Amino acid sequence: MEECWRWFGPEDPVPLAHIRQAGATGVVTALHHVAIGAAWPVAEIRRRKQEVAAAGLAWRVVESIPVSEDLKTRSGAWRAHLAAWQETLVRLGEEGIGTVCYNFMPVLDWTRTDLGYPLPSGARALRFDATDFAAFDIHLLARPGAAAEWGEPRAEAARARVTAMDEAARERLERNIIAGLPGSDAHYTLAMLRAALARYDGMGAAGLAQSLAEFLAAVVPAAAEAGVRLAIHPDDPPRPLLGLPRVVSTAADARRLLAAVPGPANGLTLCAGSYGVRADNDLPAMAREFAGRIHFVHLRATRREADPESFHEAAHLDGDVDMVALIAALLAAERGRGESLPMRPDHGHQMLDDLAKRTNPGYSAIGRLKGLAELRGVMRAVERLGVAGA
Ligand code: DNO
Repeated sequence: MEECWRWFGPEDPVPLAHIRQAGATGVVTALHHVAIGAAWPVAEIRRRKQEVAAAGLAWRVVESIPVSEDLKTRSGAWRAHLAAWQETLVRLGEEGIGTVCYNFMPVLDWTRTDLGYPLPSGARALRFDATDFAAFDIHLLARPGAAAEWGEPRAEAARARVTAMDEAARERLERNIIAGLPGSDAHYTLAMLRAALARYDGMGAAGLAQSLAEFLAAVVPAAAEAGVRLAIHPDDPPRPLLGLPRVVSTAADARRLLAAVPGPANGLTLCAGSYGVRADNDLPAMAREFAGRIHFVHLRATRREADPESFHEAAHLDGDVDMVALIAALLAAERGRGESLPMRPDHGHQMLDDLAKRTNPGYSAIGRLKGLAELRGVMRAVERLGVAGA
């Protein structure tokens, strides 16, 4: 697999020169400054590509072209946004950037409740605590019907939790959930969030799946024509939040969306950390089943906690996923496709000098450097020796 690294652009505290030192050859980036719904200007695409090339690296993957709420709900300016999405694909194809990651999560992109969870080692990790999230949903957002949806034991625990929080803790929780994590386009106040949720009233999972199928029917042919492969990122965490439907959480979801529009341009980002939060997602089996349709790989490892709906991000080889078996299956998939498959070490602990620096949550330099080094070791060993039973 080609070792890649996410770079948020010139504002990223981790510069391209450091990515080079980490040993990655490919860069994963996006034009985060272009308005959602607008086509990416050719000049801006070229400028980013040249900036990456000047550092001795290559822009391999776009992560992400945002899918606006208008597009997901097929309302408002969705037709103009769709045309812009297609136009961006054409422009990226012309510049030789052939892989595009995107997601179809309504309202919230990836979501955590704690961005600095202290590990016993002294490093810090990202964490999703289901009771904290329920406390936000029921008490801070005060979403009608939320308590009943969560059910009595969780609602009770959430009440106790919110009562024990001081004002600063409540503000921190709210900020962690809705201020927008790196790479996501979601930055809300509570009032904005309530308005955004209302747009999905009555849509349900079937409605959102239908909207995704219609989106795919429109963008996959454009991607194929442009020589671009699409790679949808799964829901993170992979279950419904805030009463919103989520339709890219399981192997069955992936199977359905791949079948909706056949052909290699309609593919997946296999994110081991997101899918791996669910015990019923067997990652090595998914890598084997979807082999020809996986165009991009995020390697990280989440660990479910005593409360099975809560999880934190473990070291890259130490989560619930069998990373060695997964890498073996991905390397077999890569051999089948006859060209290298881009991967990136996803998220990393905040550790050593990271702890005193400004870092994008999950995207610290040293934590990801360690993750990439560990994953590289597994990749080399599997390439050289294979894995019995994989
Ligand atoms: C988090 C990322 C997500 C991902 C988008 C893809 O670290 O995996 O922000 O980039 O959901 O569209």
